[in-house]
Amino acid sequence: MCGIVGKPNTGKSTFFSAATLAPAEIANYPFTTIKPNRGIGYIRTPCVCTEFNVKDNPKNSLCMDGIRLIPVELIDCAGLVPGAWQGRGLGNQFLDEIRKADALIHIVDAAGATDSEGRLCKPGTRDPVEDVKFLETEMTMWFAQILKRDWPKLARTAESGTEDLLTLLEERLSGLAIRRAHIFDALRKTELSEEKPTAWSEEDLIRFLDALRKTSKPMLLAANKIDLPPAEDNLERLKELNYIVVPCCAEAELVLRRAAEKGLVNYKPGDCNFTVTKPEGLTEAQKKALQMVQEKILQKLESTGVQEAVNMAFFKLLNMIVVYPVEDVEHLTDHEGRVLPDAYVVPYGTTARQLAYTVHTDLGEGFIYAVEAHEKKRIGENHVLKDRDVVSIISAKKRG
Ligand SMILES: Nc1nc2c(ncn2[C@@H]2O[C@H](COP(=O)(O)OP(=O)(O)OP(=O)(O)O)[C@@H](O)[C@H]2O)c(=O)[nH]1
Ligand SMILES: [Mg+2]
Repeated sequence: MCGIVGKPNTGKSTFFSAATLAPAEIANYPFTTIKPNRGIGYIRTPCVCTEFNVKDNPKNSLCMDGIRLIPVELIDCAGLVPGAWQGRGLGNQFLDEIRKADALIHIVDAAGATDSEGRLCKPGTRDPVEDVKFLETEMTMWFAQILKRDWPKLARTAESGTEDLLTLLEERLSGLAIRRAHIFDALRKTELSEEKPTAWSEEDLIRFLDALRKTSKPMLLAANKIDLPPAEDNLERLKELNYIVVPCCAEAELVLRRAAEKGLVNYKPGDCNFTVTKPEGLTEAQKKALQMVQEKILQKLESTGVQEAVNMAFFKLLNMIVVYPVEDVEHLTDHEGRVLPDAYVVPYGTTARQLAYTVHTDLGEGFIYAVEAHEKKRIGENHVLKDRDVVSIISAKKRG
C-alpha cells in the first residue's frame, strides 16, 4: 500500500481523486481531509499481449490499447503540520494512517503557495525544500516517540542475550510495516553496535531511526502545482535533494480523467496526449480547461505526473515487477480460457514457487516446476522471476 502524504493544502486529495477516481473532498484551505480516503489506483505497464500478438481478456486488471493497468491500494492522508508527532494538528491521526504504508508519495506544493501549515500565501514565498525537511523530521520523531519509552529495557534485554536486538525491534515495530530486513539495513548503514545498544547515545538512536524511516518508508516527491510559475525554479532545487522528483499537476490529471470517464476525451492515465471524442459534449469552460492542460502541462512536461509518480512508487521505491500467471502455456489462458487473465505485482526477487504461493497456497505446496512462456523453458522453484514473465505453474495440487 502506498500513502499520499504532505502538509495540508498541497493537493493530496486532488492527486488521490485523479489517481483513483474515487470521490474525496478538495478545497483550498488546510485540513479538508480529516478521515483518510482509501482507494484503488493503477500502475501502468506495457502489456505482454502485444509481444505475443494475442487478444487478451483480463480479469484482475485492465488492458487498454496494449497498456496493462493493474490495481494498487492508495491512501489519502490528512495534512501534517510541524509538531504533529507531539499531537499538533491532526498529528497522531495522520501518523497512524501511514503505519501500514510500504512507500510514500510526498505531495509538495512546488509553487510555494502555501505556508508551513498549509494556509494560502503568495506563490513563491514558501520554500518547498523546507517542507521536505520538515516531513522527514516529523516522521523520524514519530518513530522515536513510539520506541523511546521501551528503549532502555529493550536495549538491556538485547544485551542480556535472551533475545537479539533485531528480533526485539522487529516485534516492537511490526505494526509499522517494518520488517527485519529494514532493521538490518538501518543497523548496517549507521554502523551502530548491535551487541551494545545500551551504549547508544540519544543522538545515535535518532540517527538509527532516521535510517530506519528511509528504508522502511521509502518516499518520492511529487512536485505538485507545477502549473504555477514559481514552481519551475523550485523544481530544480527539489531535484538537488536525495529523492526521485516527479513534476506534477494533479488538477490537470483530474480534469483529464473526469473527461475520459464521461467519454468526452480519449485519454489513458499517464498518456502524453489526449483527443477530444465528443466536442459537442464539452462546455466552454471544459474546452478552456482542456486547452490549458494541453498547452501548459502536456506539451511542456509530456504528462501530468500523477501516473508516473504512482508507477515510480511501486517500480522504483518498492522494486516491484509484473508477472502473468497462466494455466495453459501454449494458449496463455486460465481454466476458463481467458487469455492473460491476471497480472501480479510482486517484489523483485520473487521465485517461481513464491509466485505459486501468492496465486494459491495449494499451488505453492504442490509445486513441481513451472514453465516461462517467452522461452517455453522449464524453471525450478528457486528461479527468480523477471518483469513481464508469463508463468505456468505445474503443481501436484490443483488450485481451489
Ligand atoms: N494550481 C494548482 N492547484 C492545485 C493542484 N492540485 C491541487 N490544487 C489545489 O490545491 C488546493 C488543495 O487541494 P486538496 O487536494 O484539497 O489538498 P490536500 O493536500 O488534500 O489538503 P488537506 O486535505 O487540507 O490536507 C485546492 O484548491 C486544489 O484545487 C495543481 O496541480 N495545481
Ligand atoms: Mg485532503
